[in-house]
Amino acid sequence: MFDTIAVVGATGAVGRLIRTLLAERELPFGRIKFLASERSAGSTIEFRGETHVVELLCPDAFDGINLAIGSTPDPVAKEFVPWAVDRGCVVIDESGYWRMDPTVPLVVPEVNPEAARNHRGIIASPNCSTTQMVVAMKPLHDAGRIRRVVVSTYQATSGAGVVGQADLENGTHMACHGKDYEYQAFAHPIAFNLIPQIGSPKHAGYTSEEMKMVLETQKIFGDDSIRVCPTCVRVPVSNCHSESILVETEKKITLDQARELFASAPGIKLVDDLPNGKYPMPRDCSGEDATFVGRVREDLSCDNGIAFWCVSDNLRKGAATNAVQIAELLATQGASVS
Ligand code: 2RA
Repeated sequence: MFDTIAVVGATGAVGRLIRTLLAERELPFGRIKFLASERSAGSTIEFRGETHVVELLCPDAFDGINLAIGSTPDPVAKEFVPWAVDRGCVVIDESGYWRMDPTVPLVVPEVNPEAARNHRGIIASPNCSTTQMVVAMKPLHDAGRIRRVVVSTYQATSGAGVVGQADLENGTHMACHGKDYEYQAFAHPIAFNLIPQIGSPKHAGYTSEEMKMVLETQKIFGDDSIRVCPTCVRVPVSNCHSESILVETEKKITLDQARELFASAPGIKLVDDLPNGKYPMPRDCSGEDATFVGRVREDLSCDNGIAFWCVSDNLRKGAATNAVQIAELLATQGASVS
């Protein structure tokens, strides 16, 4: 039980979802506080029938807070997380800033819940494109030890925020009327297009988004020898990231085994009936907390390979839901700093 919890970045798109999940789910806490930058401080939020004034994010705001869930840009997380930890508050951070810090566990509850036990006040939640992939990889890795992953992503515009979703709607509308549109979130038109760049150039021709998929996957599985080759692409979809994933395992996993493993894994919903046209699609997965898997088949190009399609709501399991699940994990494991 947490006496007082805080949501940091409470008025952003993911912050809003964190509030919804906290209102709906069973995390045990007494009081709740909502913190945000100057722009939103002073505004009001309704939570479980009560009106709360959003407080300014500043060091003293963490006095008396036991647990904070943060969804802020990286520079904000860099600044506020130490304020909270210095006051004995445990922070679950959604930003990218702390993820690769060797002293900070990077946790997906279905995959590496044990890592949360070793926190020193900060627990990071992975990037959305990594989270759904590692949830889907987990049962295959446990059964056959994954050695190699080739992944191509089809990432929704909501990954670039509400501005990204607005760009898709407005850009499509304008294109249908033969008019130009100035995109705010994207360097190229997203209407009737695909953009094979998410993030900035980072390493050996890979983008920052792609390198997150490599490094975060290795950290979560605690295995730097898993080789990951990602291509991340922005697609004209409003919400839910999709991924085509090929995994190569040390021990052979048959198609039937793979289907059984997916069907019984926590957090995964298997939707796999090609003859009847049933497979996960972004429209159907939006608003859901599960990671959806379908189109499961043996990889024809190698001996121990499984190919599949994976879709998940990037704002929920890819962000808010994973963070709230980590909080629930702490509530059962005990949240004190080790
Ligand atoms: C994106 N993965 O989709 C990013 C958001 N964290 O742009």
